[in-house]
Order: sequence, then structure tokens, then C-alpha cells
Amino acid sequence: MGYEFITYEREPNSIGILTINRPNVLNALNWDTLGELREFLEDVLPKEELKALIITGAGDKAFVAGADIAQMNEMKERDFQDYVNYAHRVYELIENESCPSIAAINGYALGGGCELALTCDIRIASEKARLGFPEVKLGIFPGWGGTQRITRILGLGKTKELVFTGEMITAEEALRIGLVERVVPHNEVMNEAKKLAGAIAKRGPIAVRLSKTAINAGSEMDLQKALLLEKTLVSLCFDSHDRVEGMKAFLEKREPMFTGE
Ligand code: CO8
Repeated sequence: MGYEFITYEREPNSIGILTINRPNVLNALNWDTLGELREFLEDVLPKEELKALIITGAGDKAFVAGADIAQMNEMKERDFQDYVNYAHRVYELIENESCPSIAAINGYALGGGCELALTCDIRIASEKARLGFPEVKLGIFPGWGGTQRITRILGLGKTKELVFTGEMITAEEALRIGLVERVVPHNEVMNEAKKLAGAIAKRGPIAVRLSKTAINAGSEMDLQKALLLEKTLVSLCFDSHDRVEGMKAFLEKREPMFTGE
């Protein structure tokens, strides 16, 4: 795995840490970084069988400050279209990854960087983090899934306020409006993300993965179809060895030993 713009580490308890690694430009996403992300997500991640994936940015200042503006500025219209399509593919891979993902937002999460955080299941932010969608200041708008994913989390009014003004908000404000789930002291972001990932990793992996599918896919369906999906997926859980183990462990007053089968 010879990457230049991302790093990946695996922790002992099946937790992976993926870091965007261009700190000199606040981890802005250029073509090469997106390319490495895609290769990692398509070729490496599926074999890792993680229980949780943490995504963060290198350095002390930024999660990801967005798409690489210098590179975008050089693009012709056709390249720009390819760039948009490519980023969409990468973001869908993260969103649809079966294991839960946590964005450890250790600083600026702007534009495409905030959109990246939105592809994760849960967001934890440093109290120093600043989030927003400044694209309209550049004459574009959040086009890496942002307008759609933000709306689904924040609703129409708040999304429009953030997108139309391009203003950054504090981590506390992001927590208040539901853009992040937790805000912690700056030096605690990774610890908190690992703690959360560790708590998830202890649970039945089949149940966690299928619940993610039920929540994500179900939220795009009408209620009747979504409930049908839920019934189908929870029945799959019932057939698993983990379900037998989980219930047996409860009755025997001990911790379950899940195997993911
Ligand atoms: N792209 C390229 N370089 C960047 C970016 C970026 N997004 N952000 C920061 N940098 C670079 C700076 O140019 C600077 O480089 P250098 O040292 O060579 O001058 C270095 O990172 C450090 O940045 P600053 O000196 O600006 O640091 P400050 O602490 O003064 O400011 C800010 C930090 C406020 C985060 C500031 O850097 C900033 O405003 N950055 C741009 C944020 C932004 O506008 N992000 C949105 C980008 S557009 C986008 O994400 C579109 C996604 C969807 C597109 C759909 C169609 C493609």
C-alpha cells in the first residue's frame, strides 16, 4: 500500500483509521488523493472486514478544507465533470461501506471536506473545528453530494442558509443543528472516535451492519417499503450465530463473544 496522500492503520480491535494526508494544503482533495481513496476503498477496505472505520485529516488544523481549489482552477469543463463524477463515486463508496464510519473532525471541514464528513455515519468534532460550505464564494455550490446529504440531515431551511451564505459555523453550532453528533476538546477527538468505534466493535457485527443498511436504505423509501426491508433484515439477524450467542450471554449474565457468523 504505497500511498502518498492518504495513510491507513489498523488497530487491534478491527478498527481502521484512514487519514487524508496533505496537511500543507489543509488536506484539500486533489485528483491523486481521490484516486488513492478510491483504490483503498475498492481494493483494500473490503478485505479488511473492519468493525468500524475512522476518517480524519493529518495535522492539527484541518479535517479536509475541501476540493483542491488550485487544481480546479486549472480544469477545463470536461475535466471538471470527470472530477465531480469521480468524487461522487468515492463518496458513495464510503457511504455504502457496510461497516460503520466515523468522521473525526479535527479542524476545518469545508466544502468537499464537510461533504466527506457527511458520507460518514457519525461525526465527532473538535471544539476548534469550523464547518461550512463556502463554495458559493468561489462561484460553485456543494456538488459532491452536499446539497442532497445536507438537506437530509438538516432540513431545507438550514441547508439553504448554510449553502447560500457560505459562512462557516463553530463546532458548537454544528452540534446544535445536528451536523455533528459530539463536540470534544481538541486533543480528544481521536480518542473519542476510537472509544466510540470500540463501543461499536463490541456489538454483534452482523446486527450493526444490517442496521446500517436498514437505516440508510430505509430512509430513501416510503415507510411501508422501509418497514418491509427492516423486517427482512432483522430476520436475517435472527438466523445468525451471533444472535444465539447474544441472547445466551445475556441469560448467562456474561459478555457475548460475537464471531460475525
Ligand atoms: N484547496 C487548495 N488549497 C487550499 C485549500 C483548498 N480547498 N484550503 C487551503 N488551502 C491551502 C492554502 O492555499 C494555503 O496554501 P499556501 O500555504 O501555499 O498559501 C494553505 O492551504 C494554508 O491555508 P491558509 O493559509 O489559507 O490558512 P488560513 O488558516 O489562513 O485559512 C481557511 C484557513 C479558512 C480554511 C482557508 O484556507 C480557506 O478558506 N480555504 C478554502 C476553503 C474552501 O473554500 N473550501 C471549499 C473548496 S471548493 C469545494 O470543496 C467544492 C466541493 C464540491 C465541488 C463540486 C464541483 C467540483
